Amino acid sequence: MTYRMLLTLAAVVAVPASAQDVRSGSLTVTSPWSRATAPRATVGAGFLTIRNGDAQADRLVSVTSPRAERVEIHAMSMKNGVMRMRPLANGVTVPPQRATTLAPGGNHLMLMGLKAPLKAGERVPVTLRFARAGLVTTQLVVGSAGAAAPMGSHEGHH
Ligand SMILES: [Cu+2]
Repeated sequence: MTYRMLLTLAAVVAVPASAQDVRSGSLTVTSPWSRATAPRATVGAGFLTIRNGDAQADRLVSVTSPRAERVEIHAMSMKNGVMRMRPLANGVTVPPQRATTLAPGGNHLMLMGLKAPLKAGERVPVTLRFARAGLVTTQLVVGSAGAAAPMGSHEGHH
C-alpha cells in the first residue's frame, strides 16, 4: 500500500459523507467547504476532494460561482519562508484511480470579487468544469473564519 493510498484512506475516515457530495460518471466531488470571510473581504477560498474512478486522467479546467466575479484555481508554495499563491493556468489534473484534495496550504479555489462576504453556515454554489467529466455543480459549506486555517493568509492577495 502506497503512502498516497494511506492518505486517501485517512481522508475517507476523517470526513463523513455529506449531502454536498456529487458524482458525475466516474468522478466524485466530496467535502466541498470554505471559510467565513471578513466583513469587507472580496476574496474567499474553496476546498474539496476530487476522486477519479476512471482509467484515464481528468482535469479540473475552470470553476464559476454566482457569488464571485470569477473563480481561479491556485497553487500555494513556500518560497524563502513566505507562502505564495499563483493561478494554475492548466487547472488541476486528477490521475486515474486517484483522489486529489484541494486544501489549505495547497491547491485551492479562489473566489475573486465576492459579491457579499461568506458567512459561516451558508452554502456557496460552484460549478466545476472538467475536461472529460464535464460540468459538476456542488456547494461549498462555509465554516468559521478560522476553520483549519492555512499556514499562509489570503489577506493581501492582490
Ligand atoms: Cu489563492
